[in-house]
Amino acid sequence: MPTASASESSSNQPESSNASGSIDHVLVEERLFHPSAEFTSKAVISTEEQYEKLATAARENPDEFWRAEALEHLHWFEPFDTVCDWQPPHAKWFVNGKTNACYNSVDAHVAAGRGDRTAIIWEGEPVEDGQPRDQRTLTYAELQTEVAKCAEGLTQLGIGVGDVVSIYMPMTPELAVAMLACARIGAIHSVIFAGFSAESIAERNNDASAKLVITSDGLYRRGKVLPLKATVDEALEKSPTVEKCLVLRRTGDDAPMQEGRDVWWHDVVENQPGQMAAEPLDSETPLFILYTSGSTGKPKGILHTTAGYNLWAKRTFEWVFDHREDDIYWCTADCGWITGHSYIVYGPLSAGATCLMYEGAPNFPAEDRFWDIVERHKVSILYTAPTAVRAFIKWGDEHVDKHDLSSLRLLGSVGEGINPEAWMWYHKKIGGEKCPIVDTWWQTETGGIMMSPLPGITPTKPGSCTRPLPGVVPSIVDELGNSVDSEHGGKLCISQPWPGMLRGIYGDEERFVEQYWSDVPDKYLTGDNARCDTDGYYWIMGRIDDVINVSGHRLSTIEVESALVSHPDVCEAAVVGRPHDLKGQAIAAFVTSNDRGHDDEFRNELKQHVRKQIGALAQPDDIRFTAALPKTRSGKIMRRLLRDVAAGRELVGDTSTLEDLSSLAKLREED
Ligand code: 6R9
Repeated sequence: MPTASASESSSNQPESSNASGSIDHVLVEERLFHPSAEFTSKAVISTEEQYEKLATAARENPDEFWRAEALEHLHWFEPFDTVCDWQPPHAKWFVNGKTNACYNSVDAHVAAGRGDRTAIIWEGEPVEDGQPRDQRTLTYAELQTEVAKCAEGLTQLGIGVGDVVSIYMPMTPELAVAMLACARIGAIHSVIFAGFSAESIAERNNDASAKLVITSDGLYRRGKVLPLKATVDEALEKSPTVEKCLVLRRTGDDAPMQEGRDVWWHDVVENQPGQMAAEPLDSETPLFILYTSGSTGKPKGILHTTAGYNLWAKRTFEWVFDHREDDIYWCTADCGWITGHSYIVYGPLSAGATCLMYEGAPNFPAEDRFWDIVERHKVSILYTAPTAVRAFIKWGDEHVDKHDLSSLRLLGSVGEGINPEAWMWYHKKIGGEKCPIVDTWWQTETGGIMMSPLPGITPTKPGSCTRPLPGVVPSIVDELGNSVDSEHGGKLCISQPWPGMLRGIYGDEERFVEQYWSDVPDKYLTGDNARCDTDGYYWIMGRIDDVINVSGHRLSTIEVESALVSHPDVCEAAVVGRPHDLKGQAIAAFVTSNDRGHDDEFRNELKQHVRKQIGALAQPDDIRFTAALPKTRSGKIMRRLLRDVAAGRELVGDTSTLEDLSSLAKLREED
C-alpha cells in the first residue's frame, strides 16, 4: 500500500530574500508517496543500491559505463572505437561505429524471433457513436515490411543519406512508418505538427532545405475533416528546395495533385517488395531535426544523431517506465513533439514494447475518450501531460467513473510542472492510489528523460521530478554562473555530456553556442530554473525568463500557480510579472474556473487563498478570469504572451507554436 505522510496539504514558509539572484521558494510540499511492495518486487530497478551503482558508474566512469550500455543495448554493424569525444560544446558518441535506429527499433526484434509481437496498436478517430472509425495493429514483422516498403519508395523518389524530409501527417501508423523509413536509409526527418500553418511549414522547409514533404489529403479532428494537402500546397509555393510531395490517402477528400511533383503513397509505397535492409550508418549520422519555439525569433531546428539518441531513448524508456513483456504502453503525445519521437517511436520500439498510438482529441466524441481506450485495450502504462490532467479535472469525475481502469499500473507526466493538486487527482482518481507517478523532466534538446522517479524505488513528492537518471549530472548556478546553495533556486545546468544531448541547432552554430553554452563554461544551460531540496529532490521552477521579481524577491511562476490551482474553484492558472513603479514587478494571474462568478468577491478570495498558502509576498496584484489560456501545441502555457497582455504591450516574437489564437484575442479584447 502507498503511504502518505501525516500532512495532506501543502504548507507555507516563505524563505527570506537573497542577494545572489537565486530564486526564493515559497511552496513547501510535505506529502510523500512510496511505491507499493508489490510494485517494487517486480520492478526493473528494485533497490536503491541498484540505482546508486548505475548512477555512480555513469558519473565516475562514463566511458566504461556507456561502452557497456551501447554494446548491450544497440545492434552494431561495425563496432565503435571511442565512446565519447567531448570537445565542448560538441560531443560525438560511439565514434566510427555503424548502427541504424530503424534496425534497432524494428528489425532487431524480428531477428530475435519476436516478429509476432505487437508493436503498434492504433486507434483512429472515432465516429459520433463512440465506435472506432479505424483500428489497426502491426506486429514487429509487419512493421518491418511497411517500413522497408516506405524506404524503397523514398529511395525511388531520390531520397538518400543526409536528405531532409518534412513530415506533416495525421497520427496514423504511416507517420511512424515514415519516420522509421527515413532512419532506415539515413535521411533526416523533420516532423511538423499537423496543425501548423503553411507559413510555418515553409519556414521549416527552407531552414532545413527539405527535399521531400510527406503529407496526407487531410486529417480527422473532433469529427471534422481538415485539409492538409491544401496547406502543404500553399507552403510549397514558398519552398524552393522541395522537389517532391508524397501524399497518403486518409480522408478521401479532394487533394489536387501537381503533375511531376506530387505522388500518392498507394502508388509509390504500397506496391514495393518490402525487402530493403537497414543501411549501416555512422553513429553520428543526423537522425532528425525537430523545430522548437525560441522565445523570440524563428524556431530552432534541434538536431539529434543516430546512436547516442537511440541509446538514450531506449534506456530511459526502460528505466522510467519499468517496461515488462506484458505491458500495453500508451503515450498520448503527438509525433510532432519530441515526446512522440522518443516515447512513441524510438524508445519503446527499441525496447520491443507494445505501443498504443491514437488519433484525435481527448474530448471527442466525449470526454471519456482516454478512459474508454484504457479500458478496452487494458493499458498498463499511461504517459500524458499536466494540461490534459487539468482538463480531466475540469470535465468532471463522472467521465472517469464510467470505466474500469484497473489495468493501469504506472502513470507518467511530461511537458510542464504538474501542480500538486493535479498530481493528487491523477494519483487518486486515475491511479487508484496504487500507481506510482513518474513526473519526467526533459527537453527537445536533451533527447530523452533527464530527471524522473524510478517507479520501483523512488518515493514521490507531488510536483517534484525527483532525481537525475544515471548519467545526468545537474548543477544549479546563480546569475554569475557560480554554483549556488541549491536549496535556493537558480539556473539548472547539466555538467557532463550524455548520449542523447542535442548535437546542434541545424545550420546555426552561433545560436547553439550562445543559447546553451555561453553563460556557464562547458555546462549545458537548460533555460529552466530549479532547486534541489535536502533529500536531493529537484523541483523545476519554470523557465528562466518567467521569473517574477517582486521588491527584490525572485519568485517562480509555478509555485504561485499551484497555490491558485489548489483552490477548489480554480481549474488552471498562469502567473506573470508586469511592470510596477514601486515593486519592480507586480504579479498578474490569469485564471480559469468552473462555475464561480467572475466577480471581485472571488478575486479577493483567491488573493487571500494565495496569501494563506504561500505568503503575502506571492499574493497576486491582478486576477483576470479567462475561458482558456494560450498554450503551445504540446500544451504548455505561453506565459511570454500573457506577459505582453498583462503589460498592455503589443505581442512580440514568434506565435507559430500557439495552439489557438482565439484565447489570446479574447484576453486582449477585454483590455
Ligand atoms: C519534453 C518536453 C521543454 C520544457 C522544459 C521545461 C518544461 C517539461 C517538465 C517541464 C517541469 C516537467 N518541462 N517537462 N517542467 N516539469 N516534468 O516537454 O520538451 O517541448 O522541448 O519542452 O518543458 O520548462 O525546459 P520541450
